[in-house]
Amino acid sequence: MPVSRGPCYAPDMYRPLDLYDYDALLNDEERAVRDTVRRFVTDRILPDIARHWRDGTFPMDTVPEMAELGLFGANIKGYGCAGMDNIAYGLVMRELERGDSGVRSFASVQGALVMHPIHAFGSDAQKDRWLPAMARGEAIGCFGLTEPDKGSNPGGMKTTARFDGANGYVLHGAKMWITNATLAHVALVWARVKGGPDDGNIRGFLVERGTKGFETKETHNKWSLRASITGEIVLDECRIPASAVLPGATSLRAAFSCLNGARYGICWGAVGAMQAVFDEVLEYVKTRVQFSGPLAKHQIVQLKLAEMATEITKAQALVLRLGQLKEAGRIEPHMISLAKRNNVGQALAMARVGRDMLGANGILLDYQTGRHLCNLETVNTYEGTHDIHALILGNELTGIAAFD
Ligand code: TGC
Ligand code: FAD
Repeated sequence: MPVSRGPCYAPDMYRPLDLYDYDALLNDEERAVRDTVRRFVTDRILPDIARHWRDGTFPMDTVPEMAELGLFGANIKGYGCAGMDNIAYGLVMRELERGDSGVRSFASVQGALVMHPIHAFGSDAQKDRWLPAMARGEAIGCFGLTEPDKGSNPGGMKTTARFDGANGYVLHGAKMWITNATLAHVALVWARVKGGPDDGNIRGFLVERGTKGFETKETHNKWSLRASITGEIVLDECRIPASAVLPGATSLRAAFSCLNGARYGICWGAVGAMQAVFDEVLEYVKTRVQFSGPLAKHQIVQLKLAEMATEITKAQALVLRLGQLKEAGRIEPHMISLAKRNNVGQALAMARVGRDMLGANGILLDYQTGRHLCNLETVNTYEGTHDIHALILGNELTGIAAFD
């Protein structure tokens, strides 16, 4: 059964807020990317996303189009990737998350968490095997770092890779909360090596579906990020060849460095979610009449709108500057933590207020704000929780790591 569509789903209704004319800072290529992805989201994602969210499915039919638009590994050069600059890449993430956090997640995992590590740490054979196919959307990847008992502290992981000389490695353990686990043709699994020259090191392994001892199971009953597939990876004495290890990823540092790119995309994506919420709420309060006029004429309502507009404008400044720093090769993890924590935290708070401003209508899937609100609970948790990013900033400021 389709979900009926409220006003926010009408084509060409979207009026993103840009009080400081940040658009003037974009170049022609960046504007073209923004417009193309915005149109794709309006035409292809929004019409059916509420039904997917309700049914707990991902719109797989849009994957070939996303690939055609160059949205997978969009900032990678070569191998059939679009080779966009990092601001254009951020705009892709922003526009996708205006549609749904699950759609942005799909592109984030594919590009930043699987294609990027293969590009940065992989052998030539691994790059040739996977990058063009992943750019075309014909191969899907997932990133297995988190375990049932090790989320914020992946350094304590229990999954092992037993070294077996010329025969390769034997993986054993479990990964949980893995986006696209059951869809993936290849899983990048992080495991601690036992034996051999790398004994004790954490390394990344490319495990192809179909390998004996590799299984995935979908996680059900989520009330957040429902239009995204989440699952477990079970590795039961899973034997893989030595050619499946990423040669350049020799420690936990490599795994964390992949998170930087994905977190950068989330900083931008959160702005898209904020814009979606604000756009819907502004339209609603201008047209919904209570007492002697539209809700928008009341001072409390205007105060809420003013606060939302202020936070969107601040968040936009953060991501644009972050993009410049990334382009200049000067971005550092704590800078990303500041923006991820702020933008997602503010988006979540804004969606909560926005849902309230929509009254009872706000609990219907016909309106998008409640869907974004639920999604943002996940975005606040994955890729480093809100509090872990405070601790990363605290570490930078004081020189004292407070994680333990
Ligand atoms: P620590 O001792 O601090 O670091 C170990 C080594 O890693 C280096 N490092 C980084 N390098 C590059 N970029 C970063 N962001 C880095 N963070 C740390 C560090 O310099 C060190 O290097 P070396 O050479 O000295 O050994 O590690 P720790 O174990 O104390 O952990 C610190 C902490 C808490 C910051 C880290 O564990 C952390 O970030 N935890 C959060 C875990 C997390 O974010 N998991 C994400 C899983 S993937 C996911 O959620 C995908 S969602 C996908 C989607 O659908 O969009
Ligand atoms: P915990 O680490 O147990 O944290 C619970 C609470 O304790 C949080 O509030 C946290 O901030 C707090 N806390 C933890 N440590 C400290 C501390 N030292 N000081 C103070 N407070 C602390 N992972 C992947 O590897 N790949 C994926 O593709 C992926 N996709 C995901 C998709 C979804 C839908 C979700 C929900 C998660 C996904 N994750 C993925 C996992 C995600 O990265 C973890 O959930 C996240 O890192 C937090 O780990 P945890 O859930 O074990 O929480």
